Amino acid sequence: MFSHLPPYAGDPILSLMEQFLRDERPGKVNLGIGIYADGQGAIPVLPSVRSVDQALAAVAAPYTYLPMEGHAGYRQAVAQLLFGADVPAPEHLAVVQTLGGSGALKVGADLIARFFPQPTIWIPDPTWDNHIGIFEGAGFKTERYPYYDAQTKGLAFDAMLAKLASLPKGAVVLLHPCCHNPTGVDPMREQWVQIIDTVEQRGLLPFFDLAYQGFAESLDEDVWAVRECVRRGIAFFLSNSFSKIFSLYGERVGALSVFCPQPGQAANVLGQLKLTVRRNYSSPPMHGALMVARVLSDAALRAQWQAEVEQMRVRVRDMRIKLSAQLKAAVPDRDFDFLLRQNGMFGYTGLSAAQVDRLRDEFGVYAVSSGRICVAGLNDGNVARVAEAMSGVLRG
Ligand code: KET
Repeated sequence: MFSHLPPYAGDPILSLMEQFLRDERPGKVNLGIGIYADGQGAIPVLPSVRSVDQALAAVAAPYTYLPMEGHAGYRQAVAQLLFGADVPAPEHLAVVQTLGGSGALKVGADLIARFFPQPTIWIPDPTWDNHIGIFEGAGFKTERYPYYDAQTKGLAFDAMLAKLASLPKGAVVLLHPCCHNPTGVDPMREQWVQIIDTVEQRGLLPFFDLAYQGFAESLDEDVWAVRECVRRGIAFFLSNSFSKIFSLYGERVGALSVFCPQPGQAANVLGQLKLTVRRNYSSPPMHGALMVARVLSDAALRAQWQAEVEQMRVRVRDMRIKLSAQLKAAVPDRDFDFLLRQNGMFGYTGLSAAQVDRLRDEFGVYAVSSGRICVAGLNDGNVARVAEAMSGVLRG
């Protein structure tokens, strides 16, 4: 019956995690998957989350179904967090709770594929691998636009803009609002202005993927580009994830927002999103969304959480400084300042796939084959070891 099924080659990020867990070497370091670990190397339970979790556990509420679109209070709190003072009126905004950021991408992709036949999405080169998997899985063709310049280790801005300016009207363009995965290279404000000008002039449809709000500069600054589209009346899709910024990976909490500048369209968009959800998994899970809704809706808890996000952001920054300083000391003829210019959890090291293999095989340090390391997996106890391993493979 199943003899025609080929073996699965594995996922470039998730399979690394499996391999890491099987590794029995005591000094192994996991810098593969994008999970934030604290200074002791543990995945934190944020104190704000723990307190609402305990409050929820104290009440024997039934485990009923949520509506297809998710928990109402959660959806409202998410819209507030994403859009702040620019939050669109309900007739302009459709928000559905989703299974993490991945679920938001999939629901959005399915919706577009149903109403815009033979869709193509232009994704940055490079991007998160699963963008390709999710969009191609939903029937899209994926094309790339230039993004990262390996020479300057910065943004290939002119080439990016030229490509965007050449796309057909209505083309779907995937944009990372902050903390670009995997490179950590984000456009500057003036560059965003030009990107959005081009989107507006060409009539493109942005699909923003926001997995790290608050990890670059701040919760508000990091969504400037998204809010600018609201201010200009540009329609867009936005997936967001609470996996990292609430440390709720396994709870699968995210949302898909669709901004509809023309009045009267959001109701139908929301309706079709509900249908998409119903056909996929019927309705989302409850617990994680309830916790996020409680934290975001209570002023004191929200302030506490904001401080916790800031603490994570600052700790990663601190690790960037320590890693680059130790690398510089070990390999003085090379420049590692690029690590300080990158935003978010990831460092894009420029290591080749062969060098990444050596890091793992010889030193027990796990990174993604693209040369991406999760800086949030570093701490004072392992950074020297990682710097030594990296300089070891860099020296050849
Ligand atoms: N978008 C981006 C840009 C992203 O980096 C991730 C996860 C997601 C969406 C998915 O979020 P979630 O809420 O977990 O569905 N990235 C990390 C984990 C993974 O690959 O699944 C990573 O890049 O390591």
